Amino acid sequence: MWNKHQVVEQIIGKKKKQVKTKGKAFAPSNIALCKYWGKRDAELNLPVTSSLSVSLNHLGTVTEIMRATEKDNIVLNGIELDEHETFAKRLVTFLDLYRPHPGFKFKVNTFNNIPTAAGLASSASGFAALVLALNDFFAWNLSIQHLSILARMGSGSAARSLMHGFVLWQAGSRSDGMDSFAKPIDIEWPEFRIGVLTLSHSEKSKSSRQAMTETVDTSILYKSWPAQVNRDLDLLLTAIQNKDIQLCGETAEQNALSMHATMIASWPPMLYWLPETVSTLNNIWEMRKQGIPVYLTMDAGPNIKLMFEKNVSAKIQENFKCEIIAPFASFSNLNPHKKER
Ligand code: 2P0
Repeated sequence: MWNKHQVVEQIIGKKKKQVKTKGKAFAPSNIALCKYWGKRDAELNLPVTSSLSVSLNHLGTVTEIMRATEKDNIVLNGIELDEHETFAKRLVTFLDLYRPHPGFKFKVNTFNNIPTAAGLASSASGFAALVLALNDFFAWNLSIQHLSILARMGSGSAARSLMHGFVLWQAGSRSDGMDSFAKPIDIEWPEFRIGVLTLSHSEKSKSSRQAMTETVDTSILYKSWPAQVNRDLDLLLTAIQNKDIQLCGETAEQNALSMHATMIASWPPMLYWLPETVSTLNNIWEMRKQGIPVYLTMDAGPNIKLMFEKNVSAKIQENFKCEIIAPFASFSNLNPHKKER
């Protein structure tokens, strides 16, 4: 069994211990079309299966790193966090892996431009931006594979948040995880859209990390999950290649609902869905019956993300109160305040 320190040593052990005045980086958030659900190694966040996501373009996290004098100082969206807060503790433990000497303290200034209420994961873009900012601060000049491995050890889904567009995180099989990193899929799909529907603003009752562990440990349905992923990854790669929204949407929707089925079949059972979740599912299925190609995915929470193409954006906005994201739009053309039509 490997620990994180040994993996970090493999990656940055031979690098010079130099620091710049400041390191800074942005990383996008991502939505999985084929989910990461279950770990083969919880220390290194090594997944049971591969997964595939799309990054959310300009929505994500910007992180700045500097040297602090007396103690670590973590600022999130302009507010200094108490050292006992879960998020601060998680970050400080991760930073322990990179201190040139034990007395070295960090100031981390992190800003999420993802509407926090939208229920989009910020740990993925958060750890990805942190690793990129560390790479800048220490002038490591690491490869994207090595950066992905480091980000994964912060949060599994962060491995996929270093790149734009469609991204494949290959599970790998090595016990040190050196073959478990994400790679971009070199295909652009400019018309592809994600719609984020915020059905609940409240904090979820159970973290996805906890839910994943309980599912693997107690759900008999989990046994069929790797076969589901193998099938879905093949179908999604074909769908992306052919820009086939029906195949892409149906596959991603079935993948997400199958993941939720494994949770419902766990003990104690886990059901993130709210009455609004169920009524929205029915609305989406009704729209499909009327010939509108719109599909859904869900993560470990009650909120729903839609998948569709640009030509139905107006129909989607007529029917749902949602924020529409164009993952392949160029940054300079983006005005996050302007609703797309
Ligand atoms: C995903 N999720 O593929 C899946 C689908 C949630 C449901 O990756 O324990 O926060 O830090 O490795 O990355 C959320 O899990 O878990 C996640 P850890 P993470 O997006």
